[in-house]
Order: sequence, then structure tokens, then C-alpha cells
Amino acid sequence: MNTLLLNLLATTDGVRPSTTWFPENASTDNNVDPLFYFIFWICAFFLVLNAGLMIYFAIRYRQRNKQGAAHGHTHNTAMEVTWSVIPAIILAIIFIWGFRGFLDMANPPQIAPEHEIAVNGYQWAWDFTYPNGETVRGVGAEKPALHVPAGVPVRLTLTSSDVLHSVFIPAFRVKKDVVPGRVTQLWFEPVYDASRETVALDVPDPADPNQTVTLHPNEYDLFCTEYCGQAHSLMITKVYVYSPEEYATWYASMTVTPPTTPLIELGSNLYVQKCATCHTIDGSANTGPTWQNLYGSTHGTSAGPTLADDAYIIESIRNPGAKIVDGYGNNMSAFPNLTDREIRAIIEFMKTISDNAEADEDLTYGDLNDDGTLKTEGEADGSGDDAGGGDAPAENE
Ligand code: HEC
Ligand SMILES: [Cu+2]
Repeated sequence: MNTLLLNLLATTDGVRPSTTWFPENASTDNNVDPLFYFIFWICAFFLVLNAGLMIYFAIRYRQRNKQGAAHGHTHNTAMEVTWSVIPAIILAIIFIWGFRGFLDMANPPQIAPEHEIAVNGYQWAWDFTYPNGETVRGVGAEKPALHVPAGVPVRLTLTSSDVLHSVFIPAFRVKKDVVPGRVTQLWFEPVYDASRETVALDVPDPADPNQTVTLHPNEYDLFCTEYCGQAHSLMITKVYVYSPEEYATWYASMTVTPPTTPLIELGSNLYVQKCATCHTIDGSANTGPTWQNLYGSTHGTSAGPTLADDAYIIESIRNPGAKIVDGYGNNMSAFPNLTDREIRAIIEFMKTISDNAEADEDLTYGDLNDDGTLKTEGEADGSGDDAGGGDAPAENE
């Protein structure tokens, strides 16, 4: 009974601990738990009442001495009205309560654009793309995780690249199908609780890319809850809930690349994130030409035979329509958010998959100027780790 009261009277601050029936609850505006307990206790009450009366009557009015059944009342209007009206009222309460909860879930409140997160499900992971155009990268073997701010409503717009999936975040009491060819949505307002156990996440410091800062979000599970194939269960990942200040830091850190990042690794990540839907690296054609052996080769374009050197590749990305590769349409979008340094990283990655070029494995992000050119001896001291020092003034522009 304590849990019932706890859940009916709960305020919206703090994370409610898990109970026998529910995992902890880390979102406000939760209709699920109180309604569940309401129905649960009604069922418990009538189970005991009905089963108790049945057992009592079976004993009290059992057949004795071959005595025939007595004829009793066939009708009691007062009783029948009572046992129709009371359940009808209870059902109406459950319906209205449930319907209001459904409407709440289906109709997000006003959501700030920066709290709209695009979620794409595929076999077998989720991509989380934020309004700054950045997609969360998995760390090592870890899948990409969902990062959300506390204290504000957050909306997820859900799409699928292949089959039916379903997002389920038990701690927020939300679940929604992710259907190919359709956009669905769900929303929640997370609660941050510093008194709960937090995890320590290191991210690049937006104020100084040479440093990392440690953030302390609460951690929850996110599941795919629609059986979607062999590795369905591996779609499990984490949700990190930050205090508003820490979320701002995390959000800014998404676009920060530490100077020590190897250029090839950065280029490879960018390729996976932004280009792999149209370009392969194994020689097969897709919407766009493959990148295998592209760098340093000469091939036909709308401007005649063209050598794929740095200038050509930069132009192809900045202004895709300038020279169209023979056999392809003008189907590439420009990527205004890519910085010159990032394009440089992509070029370095392209060299690793071309027989016509030699990639420099030692180059790091810190070895580049803002315009993507290599720092000269005076600016960099040759060690990637310190190169960021020369970078600091430029960062303040
Ligand atoms: C929507 C599909 C699409 C995406 C995404 C895309 N491209 Fe392209 N890309 C194309 C198409 C189509 C062509 C060929 C037509 C042309 O030359 O514009 C092309 C051509 C290129 C070329 C010239 C290739 C050659 O063989 O000469 C380069 C370089 C290039 N893309 C780089 C990129 C980079 C870098 C990204 C990711 C940041 C990217 N593309 C993302 C469709 C795409
Ligand atoms: Cu799935």
C-alpha cells in the first residue's frame, strides 16, 4: 500500500526509485505508474472479495443430506443496478485517466528546436542526430548513446532505415514503434538527480580542446523492443541525463575535435557519418562514385578528364555541381557544416584507400590550420600533442 500512496502522491522532482513492479522513474508528468497501481489495487480488491465469497458460499451452502436445491429469488433489481453501475463508474475512471495520459503522450508540449533529436534505427544500432547536425559516435565497442538535458521537454523523431524497430526507455515510461517509411515521435521530460549514482564521461573541453572535462550524467537503458532480427538484443544502449549546465557543455563538446585526434581516424569517422550512404570504399558504385583508388586518379567529368587532387576534392565537396563525374547525376548535397580541417581529414582518409597516394599516418588534427593547410615548422613543433598550443589564438577569432 505504501507504493500506492508513494506513486499517487509523488512530486515531480527527483528520480523515484524502482519498485517491485517498475524500474526507477526519471521523467516528470508520468501517468503510467499511478494508473497502473489504481488498476492493480482494484483487481486485487475484487480478486479477494470474489474468491473469498465464493469459498465462503461453497462451504456455507454445500449440499447436505441429499436435500434438493431451494428456490430462491430470481431477481433483485437494486443489487443488479449496483453491480452494473459501480463497475461502469470504475471503468469510466480508468478510461478517462488512460485517455488523458494517451493524449499527453501523443501531444508534445512546445519543444525548443535544440531539444529535437532525430533517431534512426537500423540493424543493429541507433543513430542520434542533434540540431547542430552532429551524430553521436559510439565510443570503442559501445554503441552511440542518447544524451538529453533534464528539466525540459525533449522530442525524439523516429525513423528506420530497414525494418520495424521500437524505442523503449523504461525509466521515462515511453515506448514507440519505429516504422520504415514513416516518421513517428515521442517525448519526455527527464529528471536529473545528483544524489543518484552518476557515471563519469570524459569529453573534449569546449573552452580548451587540449583538455577534457568530466561530466556526471545519470545513466539509463534504451532498448529496441520490436524483434527485428538476429542481433535485435544488441540494440540496447544508454541514455545519459545531464543537468542543464552539463548538457550545454556536452552539446558544445560534440563539435570539438581534440588536436591529438589522428587525421585518418577523424576522416574515417566523418565518412561513416556523412558520406557512406552514397559513397563506398570497396570499389562498388552507389548513388555516388566509389572512393577506392579515387585520390590521384584521372577520370572523366563534365569538365573533361580531371585529376582527383586536393583542389578537385575540395571543390567536389564545397560545390558538388561544379564538375559532375561521368555516369552520375548532380545528386550530392553541399556540406556547409564541414570545416576546411575536416575536409582535409577526409582527403587524408581517401589516400589510405587509394593506390595512387601515400597517406601520412602521423598527422593529427592539431597539425592543421583553420583553413586546412598544414602548419609550418614555426607554428607546430612536430609533435601532434602540442600542436594545439599554436592553435589557441586562431580559435578565439
Ligand atoms: C546524397 C548522396 C551523396 C552524399 C551523402 C555524398 N555524396 Fe559525394 N557524390 C555524390 C554523387 C551523386 C556524386 C557524383 C556527381 C558529382 O560529381 O557531383 C558525388 C561525387 C563526389 C566526389 C567526386 C568523386 C569523383 O569520383 O570524382 C567527391 C570527392 C565527393 N562526392 C565527396 C563527398 C563527401 C566528402 C561526402 C560526405 C561529406 C559526400 N560526397 C557525400 C553523392 C553524394
Ligand atoms: Cu530493432
